[in-house]
Amino acid sequence: MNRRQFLQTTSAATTATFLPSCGKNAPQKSLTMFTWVDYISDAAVASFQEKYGAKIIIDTFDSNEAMISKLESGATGYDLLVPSPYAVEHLATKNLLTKLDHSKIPNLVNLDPAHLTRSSDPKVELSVPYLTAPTVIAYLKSHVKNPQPSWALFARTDLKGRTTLLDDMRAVIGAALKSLGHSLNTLDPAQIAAAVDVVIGWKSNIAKFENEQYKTGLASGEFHLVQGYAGDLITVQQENPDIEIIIPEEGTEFFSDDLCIPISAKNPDLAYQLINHLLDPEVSAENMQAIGYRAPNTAAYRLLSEDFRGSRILFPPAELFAKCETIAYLGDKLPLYTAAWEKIKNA
Ligand code: N2P
Repeated sequence: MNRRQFLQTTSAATTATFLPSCGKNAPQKSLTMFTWVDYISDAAVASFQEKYGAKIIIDTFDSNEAMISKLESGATGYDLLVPSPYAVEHLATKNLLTKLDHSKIPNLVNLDPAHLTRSSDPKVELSVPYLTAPTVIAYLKSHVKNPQPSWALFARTDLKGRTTLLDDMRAVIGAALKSLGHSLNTLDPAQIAAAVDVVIGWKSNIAKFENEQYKTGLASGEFHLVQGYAGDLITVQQENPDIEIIIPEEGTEFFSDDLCIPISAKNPDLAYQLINHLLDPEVSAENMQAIGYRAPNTAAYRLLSEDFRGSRILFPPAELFAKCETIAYLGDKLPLYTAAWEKIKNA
């Protein structure tokens, strides 16, 4: 049984004492981070563990909705969460998050002010911006002929059975809305209904809706065209230069994922220390380049390689970035999207 399965079947708080590989010099303290897969570099984990003498235990989720549903079903034992802003707002309405004590996070000064201006929590009251990137399209150049830089690629029947879309309600319906020229946060039922029709059309071409295996699937040639999170694809592109990554010309979701301390955290001080550690410019720059995402950290930008800093995906030109949006919290209007997603899944 791997660690992830173990954590899924047992309260995370109790697993810390049973972790294997506790040698004589093993750290005694631990904190448990509930996060996305491949979302912190090995070096960032190692340098934290060494500096603070505390072990980081990682449990993963593959969508905001999965994370929310686990927390709402009463899961505790987490010290640090990594939700997107719309999930932060949802958790805040349920009083599940700690109001942050800025005196414990001196590295907040490194945050990119331009990112904070766009944030739904610009004063960093409940959430510290961690990583940001677009949801993108990636394909194998050798298999996708005449690729138009558009969401319309998913309608191409010559790629039937070789494409995947994310199993991420807001990202997929959002992509269809963008393809129609609408906001991915629209509340107009007619626009959402039109997007449902677009996704149902795409669905007839895809192999599956999927959030994690698409990376290796594209790298190995099993899939030829995927929708995915930029960093995952930037990482596999290094293994397979046949991979091209694009931000579609109609725009896309530019997500942000934030660090939050749940109210039920048993080790909030370690969580503050890890937040501060991840905001250290050197740790942040290494972390970004290892996992392929952008940390909104101005002090770290200057430590990036020229190639990474020049990425048109992570640092898109202004006119393309202007077409991108962050997914917004919709409160009691969310059923417009959950009902649409159900329709798509049942089609
Ligand atoms: C997956 C990270 C995805 C973040 N490795 C999406 N918000």
